[in-house]
Amino acid sequence: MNAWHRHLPEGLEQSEVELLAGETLPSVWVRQWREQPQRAVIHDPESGWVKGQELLDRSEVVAQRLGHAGVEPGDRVLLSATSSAELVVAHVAILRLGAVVMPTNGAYRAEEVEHVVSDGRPKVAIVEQPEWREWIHSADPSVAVTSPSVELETGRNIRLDRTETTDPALIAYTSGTTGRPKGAVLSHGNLLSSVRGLEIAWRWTPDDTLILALPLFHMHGLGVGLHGSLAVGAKVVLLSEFNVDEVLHSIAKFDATMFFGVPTMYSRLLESPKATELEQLRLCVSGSAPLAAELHQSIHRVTGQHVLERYGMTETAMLVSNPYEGERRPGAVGFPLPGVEVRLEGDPAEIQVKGPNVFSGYWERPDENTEAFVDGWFRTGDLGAIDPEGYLSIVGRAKELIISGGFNVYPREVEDVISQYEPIQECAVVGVPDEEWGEAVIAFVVADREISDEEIKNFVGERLAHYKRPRRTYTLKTLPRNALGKIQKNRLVGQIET
Ligand code: MLC
Ligand code: AMP
Repeated sequence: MNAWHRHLPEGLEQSEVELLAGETLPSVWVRQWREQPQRAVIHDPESGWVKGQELLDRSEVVAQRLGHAGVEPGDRVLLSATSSAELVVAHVAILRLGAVVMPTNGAYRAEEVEHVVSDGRPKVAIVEQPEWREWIHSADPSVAVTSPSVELETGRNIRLDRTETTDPALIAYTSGTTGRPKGAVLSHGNLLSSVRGLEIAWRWTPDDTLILALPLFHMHGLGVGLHGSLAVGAKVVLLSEFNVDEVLHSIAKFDATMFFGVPTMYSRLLESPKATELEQLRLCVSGSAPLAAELHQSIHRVTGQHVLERYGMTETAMLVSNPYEGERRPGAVGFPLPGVEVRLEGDPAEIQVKGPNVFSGYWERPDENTEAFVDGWFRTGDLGAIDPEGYLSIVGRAKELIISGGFNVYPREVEDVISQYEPIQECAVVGVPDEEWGEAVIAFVVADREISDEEIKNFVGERLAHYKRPRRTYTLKTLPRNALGKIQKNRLVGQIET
């Protein structure tokens, strides 16, 4: 399925599309800021509009400080904070130095932070949460911890902007079906080719202004919203959190043209009497989780917007998108983006992908890398179907994954934590359909007494990020198993639906 020419605007030939041109993320950004130093780039409530020249100057200062602290090209820097211009400056600085950003979810608790630090071995951690200092030190006392303003000493002048397209830019942690989260290593070329493809497919131009309320520690907010805006030379309004009134107010205030969100955000926006503010946008994009066809249609009824649904992954950045021109089909994710190849393999049919956007592998995980690829195709673990007009739909998952409000929860990770709770003999975690979150995390436990929802929420909540906490817990005498002893999760789900 290589029909990505279906995204090209009239007059542009497939052979004319150049996604990389030997560039890197900061080489593209820095060039534009030098060319138009007085142009506004980023807005946050604290700084107001930040212009190109200020981004150049501030990122240089921070890069020099990091360099003086011993960060060299290829070294990792852990980065975790609420969205702000300061966070963007730190991100740009790390990349200009040639170091690798480890974006980390600020909701992580001690065990999750310790795992990421031990696994990724960052030289410096730039974090806003005071309690993380202790957690980082307990995992690795040699890591220098600083706040998002990076108040480190500066020293001799270090040369910046010498990175190559193939050099790593991000190590993004993503959980897996087995064991602990692993780091997906994405190069500048992977990330840049993805946003170049989106620029063409979504007709993204410097005249656009994006309202960005997604966190900057996952692919959607960071790899699509921020990197895309900076590469195109468009403006981006950063909101420190998702708040319905704030988003709708910002659309008018900043004369915005685009909004990107997860389905939970769209269903909350639709509940507002002011949802019609969405009308004035040029483009609304949804991704990270399935957008229910009914929600797609309700948004259209209320706001006139045909939300454009697209499909991506941490390991691959963006893969498939509904067309900008032509039908945006509810329930489908559309056609492969420029440069991306998609095939369906096996029965049930797994979506496998290839392209300049696809990562090279997981950080220091040779065995899992062998399993992740087949003949050079990356196995997404998602199940797909292609209709006669070429639209891809995601029809299920081969991997055990729950997507709650756009955040991924791997049942195995939650089960491992619940099993540590003394009264529990065994447990199984499943996802069930949920109106607000898309899917909700539910736990089944075997114990000698009734275990309450609150008990499990508290126990898990102290050890894992809030979105991984089971919303409900059911106590059973035994878990249903098949002849091979494997827990039959579908029977458990059936039990609560009846
Ligand atoms: C918050 N809570 C969640 C949750 N987010 N619970 C389950 N799932 C979630 N996603 C919890 C809170 O801890 C709280 O718990 C309760 O829900 C209510 O909190 P809230 O204030 O209403 O939530 P809010 O902070 O508004 O967050 C909702 C949200 C957020 C939708 C804004 O979840 C979010 O930013 N999601 C986006 C995730 C994202 O960026 N995904 C991209 C991954 S990249 P309690 O118990 O106190 O009530 C990817 C690739 C691709 O997937 O293709 O894009
Ligand atoms: P992550 O590991 O957080 O990058 O999540 C990637 C997963 O999110 C994919 O493998 C899909 O299962 C899911 N996903 C992303 N976009 C969509 C979408 N539009 N529809 C359905 N699932 C999606």
